[in-house]
Amino acid sequence: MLKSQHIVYIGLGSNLENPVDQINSARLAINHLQDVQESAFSSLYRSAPMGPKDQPDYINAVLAIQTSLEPLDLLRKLQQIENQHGRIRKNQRWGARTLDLDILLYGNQQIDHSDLQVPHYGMADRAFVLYPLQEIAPELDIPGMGELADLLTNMPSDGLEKIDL
Ligand code: A4P
Ligand code: MG
Repeated sequence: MLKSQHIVYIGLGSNLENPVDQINSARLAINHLQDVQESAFSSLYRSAPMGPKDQPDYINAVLAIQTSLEPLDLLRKLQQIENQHGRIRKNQRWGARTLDLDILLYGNQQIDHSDLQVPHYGMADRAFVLYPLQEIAPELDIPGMGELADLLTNMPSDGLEKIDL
Protein backbone atom coordinates (compact mmCIF):
# COMPACT_ATOMS: atom_id res chain seq x y z
CA MET A 1 0.00 0.00 0.00
CA LEU A 2 1.25 3.49 -0.78
CA LYS A 3 2.11 5.50 2.32
CA SER A 4 0.45 8.90 2.39
CA GLN A 5 2.62 11.90 1.66
CA HIS A 6 2.66 15.09 3.68
CA ILE A 7 4.06 18.52 2.96
CA VAL A 8 6.29 19.57 5.82
CA TYR A 9 7.98 22.93 6.37
CA ILE A 10 11.23 22.90 8.33
CA GLY A 11 12.91 26.00 9.77
CA LEU A 12 16.71 25.91 9.67
CA GLY A 13 18.86 28.16 11.85
CA SER A 14 22.53 28.48 12.74
CA ASN A 15 24.82 31.05 14.32
CA LEU A 16 28.05 29.13 14.95
CA GLU A 17 30.84 27.47 12.89
CA ASN A 18 30.11 28.98 9.48
CA PRO A 19 26.31 29.18 9.54
CA VAL A 20 25.85 29.29 5.75
CA ASP A 21 27.71 25.98 5.41
CA GLN A 22 25.73 24.50 8.29
CA ILE A 23 22.43 25.37 6.62
CA ASN A 24 23.47 24.06 3.20
CA SER A 25 24.84 20.87 4.70
CA ALA A 26 21.66 20.33 6.74
CA ARG A 27 19.59 20.76 3.59
CA LEU A 28 21.61 18.01 1.88
CA ALA A 29 21.33 15.70 4.90
CA ILE A 30 17.54 16.13 5.00
CA ASN A 31 17.37 15.43 1.26
CA HIS A 32 19.28 12.21 1.81
CA LEU A 33 16.79 10.86 4.35
CA GLN A 34 14.77 7.92 3.16
CA ASP A 35 11.17 8.82 2.22
CA VAL A 36 11.95 12.52 1.87
CA GLN A 37 11.84 14.63 -1.30
CA GLU A 38 12.57 18.33 -1.36
CA SER A 39 9.88 20.49 -2.87
CA ALA A 40 11.24 24.00 -2.19
CA PHE A 41 14.05 25.85 -0.44
CA SER A 42 13.99 29.56 0.45
CA SER A 43 16.79 32.07 0.24
CA LEU A 44 19.06 32.42 3.23
CA TYR A 45 18.45 35.35 5.60
CA ARG A 46 20.68 37.00 8.19
CA SER A 47 19.27 38.55 11.38
CA ALA A 48 20.30 39.68 14.85
CA PRO A 49 19.69 37.10 17.56
CA MET A 50 16.29 36.89 19.15
CA GLY A 51 16.87 36.36 22.87
CA PRO A 52 20.31 36.84 24.46
CA LYS A 53 22.26 39.45 22.45
CA ASP A 54 25.76 38.22 23.37
CA GLN A 55 25.83 35.73 20.49
CA PRO A 56 26.52 36.01 16.73
CA ASP A 57 23.91 36.86 14.08
CA TYR A 58 21.84 33.97 12.76
CA ILE A 59 21.37 32.57 9.29
CA ASN A 60 17.89 31.15 8.69
CA ALA A 61 16.03 29.45 5.85
CA VAL A 62 12.92 27.35 5.31
CA LEU A 63 12.81 24.01 3.52
CA ALA A 64 9.64 22.32 2.20
CA ILE A 65 9.67 18.56 1.81
CA GLN A 66 7.26 15.81 0.85
CA THR A 67 7.51 12.87 3.19
CA SER A 68 5.73 9.73 4.34
CA LEU A 69 7.64 9.80 7.66
CA GLU A 70 5.42 10.16 10.71
CA PRO A 71 5.92 13.40 12.71
CA LEU A 72 7.88 11.94 15.65
CA ASP A 73 9.95 9.79 13.34
CA LEU A 74 10.88 12.89 11.33
CA LEU A 75 11.66 14.83 14.55
CA ARG A 76 14.10 12.13 15.69
CA LYS A 77 15.83 12.13 12.31
CA LEU A 78 16.15 15.92 12.35
CA GLN A 79 17.61 15.75 15.88
CA GLN A 80 20.18 13.21 14.64
CA ILE A 81 21.15 15.65 11.90
CA GLU A 82 21.47 18.45 14.50
CA ASN A 83 23.76 16.21 16.54
CA GLN A 84 25.84 15.30 13.48
CA HIS A 85 26.37 19.03 12.99
CA GLY A 86 27.94 19.40 16.40
CA ARG A 87 24.88 20.66 18.20
CA ILE A 88 25.54 20.84 21.92
CA ARG A 89 22.38 21.26 23.99
CA LYS A 90 22.91 23.73 26.80
CA ASN A 91 20.33 24.82 29.28
CA GLN A 92 20.33 28.41 28.12
CA ARG A 93 17.09 29.25 26.36
CA TRP A 94 17.63 30.66 22.89
CA GLY A 95 21.42 30.29 23.15
CA ALA A 96 23.91 29.97 20.28
CA ARG A 97 23.84 26.77 18.21
CA THR A 98 25.53 25.21 15.18
CA LEU A 99 22.21 23.96 13.87
CA ASP A 100 18.56 24.16 14.86
CA LEU A 101 15.92 22.29 12.88
CA ASP A 102 12.32 23.06 13.79
CA ILE A 103 9.26 21.40 12.31
CA LEU A 104 7.14 24.44 11.51
CA LEU A 105 4.19 22.74 9.81
CA TYR A 106 3.23 19.15 9.10
CA GLY A 107 0.50 19.22 6.45
CA ASN A 108 -2.44 20.92 8.10
CA GLN A 109 -2.08 18.91 11.30
CA GLN A 110 -2.10 20.36 14.80
CA ILE A 111 0.06 18.21 17.05
CA ASP A 112 0.27 18.57 20.81
CA HIS A 113 2.70 15.93 22.04
CA SER A 114 5.15 16.36 24.92
CA ASP A 115 8.04 16.22 22.41
CA LEU A 116 6.42 17.96 19.48
CA GLN A 117 4.10 20.90 19.07
CA VAL A 118 3.03 21.77 15.53
CA PRO A 119 2.62 24.43 14.24
CA HIS A 120 5.86 25.49 15.95
CA TYR A 121 4.85 27.67 18.91
CA GLY A 122 7.01 30.68 18.04
CA MET A 123 6.65 30.90 14.28
CA ALA A 124 3.93 33.55 14.13
CA ASP A 125 6.19 36.04 15.96
CA ARG A 126 9.40 35.45 14.02
CA ALA A 127 10.25 37.45 10.92
CA PHE A 128 13.15 35.06 10.22
CA VAL A 129 10.57 32.25 9.82
CA LEU A 130 7.67 34.06 8.14
CA TYR A 131 9.60 35.87 5.37
CA PRO A 132 11.43 32.79 4.05
CA LEU A 133 8.18 30.84 4.32
CA GLN A 134 6.38 33.47 2.26
CA GLU A 135 8.98 33.09 -0.46
CA ILE A 136 8.15 29.43 -1.00
CA ALA A 137 4.48 29.26 0.12
CA PRO A 138 2.79 32.68 -0.18
CA GLU A 139 -0.75 31.27 -0.02
CA LEU A 140 -0.23 29.29 3.16
CA ASP A 141 -2.95 29.05 5.80
CA ILE A 142 -1.41 28.09 9.15
CA PRO A 143 -3.64 25.89 11.33
CA GLY A 144 -4.76 27.85 14.39
CA MET A 145 -2.77 30.94 13.38
CA GLY A 146 -4.40 32.15 10.15
CA GLU A 147 -3.21 33.26 6.75
CA LEU A 148 0.53 33.76 6.38
CA ALA A 149 -0.12 36.97 4.43
CA ASP A 150 -2.11 38.37 7.38
CA LEU A 151 0.60 37.45 9.88
CA LEU A 152 3.11 39.28 7.69
CA THR A 153 1.15 42.53 7.62
CA ASN A 154 2.02 43.01 11.31
CA MET A 155 5.61 41.86 10.96
CA PRO A 156 8.32 44.38 10.05
CA SER A 157 11.11 42.92 7.96
CA ASP A 158 13.72 45.41 9.16
CA GLY A 159 16.74 43.71 10.55
CA LEU A 160 16.24 40.76 8.23
CA GLU A 161 18.74 40.70 5.37
CA LYS A 162 18.33 38.38 2.39
CA ILE A 163 21.68 36.95 1.42
CA ASP A 164 22.68 36.85 -2.25
CA LEU A 165 25.17 34.07 -2.75
N1 A4P B 1 9.92 20.44 20.09
C1 A4P B 1 8.61 20.73 20.29
N2 A4P B 1 8.04 21.10 19.16
C2 A4P B 1 9.00 21.08 18.20
C3 A4P B 1 8.98 21.38 16.80
N3 A4P B 1 7.87 21.79 16.19
N4 A4P B 1 10.15 21.22 16.11
C4 A4P B 1 10.81 20.00 21.15
C5 A4P B 1 11.29 20.82 16.74
N5 A4P B 1 11.36 20.53 18.07
C6 A4P B 1 10.21 20.65 18.79
O1 A4P B 1 14.28 21.82 21.13
C7 A4P B 1 13.77 21.54 22.42
C8 A4P B 1 12.65 20.52 22.29
O2 A4P B 1 11.60 21.09 21.53
C9 A4P B 1 13.05 19.28 21.52
O3 A4P B 1 13.52 18.29 22.36
C10 A4P B 1 11.74 18.86 20.83
O4 A4P B 1 11.23 17.67 21.39
P1 A4P B 1 15.77 22.19 20.98
O5 A4P B 1 16.02 22.38 19.52
O6 A4P B 1 16.59 21.23 21.72
O7 A4P B 1 15.83 23.53 21.81
P2 A4P B 1 15.86 24.99 21.31
O8 A4P B 1 15.81 25.05 19.84
O9 A4P B 1 16.99 25.68 22.03
O10 A4P B 1 14.57 25.56 21.93
P3 A4P B 1 13.59 26.44 21.22
O11 A4P B 1 12.75 27.10 22.28
O12 A4P B 1 12.89 25.64 20.15
O13 A4P B 1 14.52 27.51 20.56
P4 A4P B 1 14.06 28.30 19.36
O14 A4P B 1 12.70 28.83 19.69
O15 A4P B 1 14.22 27.50 18.14
O16 A4P B 1 15.03 29.52 19.39
N6 A4P B 1 17.46 34.31 16.58
C11 A4P B 1 17.44 34.38 15.23
N7 A4P B 1 17.62 35.57 14.61
N8 A4P B 1 17.26 33.24 14.48
C12 A4P B 1 17.04 32.01 15.08
O17 A4P B 1 16.88 31.00 14.36
N9 A4P B 1 16.81 30.75 17.14
C13 A4P B 1 16.78 30.67 18.46
C14 A4P B 1 16.40 29.39 19.07
C15 A4P B 1 17.05 31.85 19.30
N10 A4P B 1 17.26 33.08 18.56
C16 A4P B 1 17.25 33.12 17.23
C17 A4P B 1 17.03 31.92 16.49
MG1 MG C 1 14.80 23.86 18.09
